[in-house]
Amino acid sequence: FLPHLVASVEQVDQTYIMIKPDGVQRGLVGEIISRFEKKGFKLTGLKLFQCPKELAEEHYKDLQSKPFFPKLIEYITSGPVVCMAWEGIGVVASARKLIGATNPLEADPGTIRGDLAVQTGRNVVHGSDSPENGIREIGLWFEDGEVCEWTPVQEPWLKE
Ligand code: IDP
Ligand code: MG
Repeated sequence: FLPHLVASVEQVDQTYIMIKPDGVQRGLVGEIISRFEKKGFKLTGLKLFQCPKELAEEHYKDLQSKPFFPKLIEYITSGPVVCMAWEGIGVVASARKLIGATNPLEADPGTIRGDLAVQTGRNVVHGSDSPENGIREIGLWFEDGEVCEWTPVQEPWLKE
């Protein structure tokens, strides 16, 4: 077992993070982006976007049969969202931890939902739940050429 090799084997993932319309309306865009930036992940895509109904339905298609689905689609399309792609080692799981539990009243203090929201139906932010969905959702929300490949100068100070 070579512990010094473990980090180099860990996979670089992509996640789709979205500030929902309540986060935009409440002026939380800077605060939310800041949490992912400070953690050390790399921003590769960013835009303000009014989501069409069809895209919201495709994004949340796994929840189609839930009773709250129509309200969820209404919520997500009720105003502009901020679409983001973030990259990093373990970024999918780590972003979910930074975001906190789906129900903000159950989300730990220190998480985005734990600190900034009170209701499941107004939980300010979305994060992909698996690396596969990260790639799927980035493909869904971003056009070709909207995601940037770049190397932050801080990289050697974040990775051994
Ligand atoms: P997640 O966003 O933490 O991954 P999911 O179970 O995938 O949670 O649900 C997607 C989104 O649907 C939630 O973030 C929330 O906005 C909404 N949602 C989930 N469950 C409920 C509910 O019981 N009532 C209202 N909205 C819900
Ligand atoms: Mg989910």
